[in-house]
Amino acid sequence: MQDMTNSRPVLYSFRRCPYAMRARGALLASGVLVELREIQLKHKPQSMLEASAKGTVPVLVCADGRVIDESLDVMHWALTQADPQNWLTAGDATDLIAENDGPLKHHLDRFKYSDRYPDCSADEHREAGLCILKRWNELIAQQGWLLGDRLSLADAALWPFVRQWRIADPQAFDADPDLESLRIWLNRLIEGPAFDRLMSRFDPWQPGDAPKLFPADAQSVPLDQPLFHLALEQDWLKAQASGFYSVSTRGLNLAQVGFIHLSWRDQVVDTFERFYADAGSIRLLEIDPLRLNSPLRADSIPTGLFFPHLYGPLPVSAVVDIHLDPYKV
Ligand SMILES: N[C@@H](CCC(=O)N[C@@H](CS)C(=O)NCC(=O)O)C(=O)O
Repeated sequence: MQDMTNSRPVLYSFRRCPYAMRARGALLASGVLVELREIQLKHKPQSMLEASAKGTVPVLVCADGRVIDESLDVMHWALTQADPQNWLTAGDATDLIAENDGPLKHHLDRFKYSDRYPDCSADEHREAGLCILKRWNELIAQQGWLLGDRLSLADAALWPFVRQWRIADPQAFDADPDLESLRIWLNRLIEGPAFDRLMSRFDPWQPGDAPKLFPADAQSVPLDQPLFHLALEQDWLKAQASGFYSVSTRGLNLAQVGFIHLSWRDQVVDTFERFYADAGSIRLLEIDPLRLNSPLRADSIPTGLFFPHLYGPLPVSAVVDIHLDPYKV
């Protein structure tokens, strides 16, 4: 009952579950903030079982009470709120995800947890799984990513399972010359800051606990304060023609960074002096957060300061004032 009235989506999750990991990865990329409830598989919370009787994680209870209890559906839900890096349009991930969730997972379980499957040959399942992984290795060797030259839903949905395969026998995985591209791919995915954020630790949730947000190092953005963005004059002129502005920060666009950098009023001068003082003609855009329809999230930078970020293109119609002098706002 409590979940139905919550204004923020609630995610029941288990840190090490590869399905929950891919769901958290998509939520992280989409800019959506959720309340995370870490569960113990042996003591599932009653409220989670009431939402979804099948008792698997992840389970997302949306703000309107809708329940999504398949990790792929959670990914699609998140990326429908915002898909700033265009994972959904980078190719058709259906077959690869089916191969992962079907045969690869089947062989992984029987190779990794061979004691639970005494009637199966771990070696046969290792060989069968490796056959699939080597095919994926070839795809990556040819194109850079599973479906082409950029990260797609397939990469985002499969890597937690490849990581599990590696963990079952790291020495063999790391030494196999036929898995070289897959190793480089996996390292790219787990060495970045996103991996640390989606793997942050939460104590198991108990009814009555104060809500804990995921990502743990993020905050919501108040909707009653204006937001600001420094734009190069030529970029702003182009946006006026198209109706949308998609530059993230000087020299980088939304798809490259994953969000558009914004500032609160008291952060504008510092941002200007650090990044735009020598940029030529600039426009300081004043944005009404209520006119935005992509997720807004305040993320912390390494110094611990929070900055507001917009996880989708900025509609020109959300810009309510344009200033020429960043020292006069
Ligand atoms: N098809 C589901 C599978 C989820 C799943 O099997 N999750 C495991 C944890 S990795 C689980 O919750 N198992 C229930 C249990 O172990 O009791 C999805 O994609 O969300």
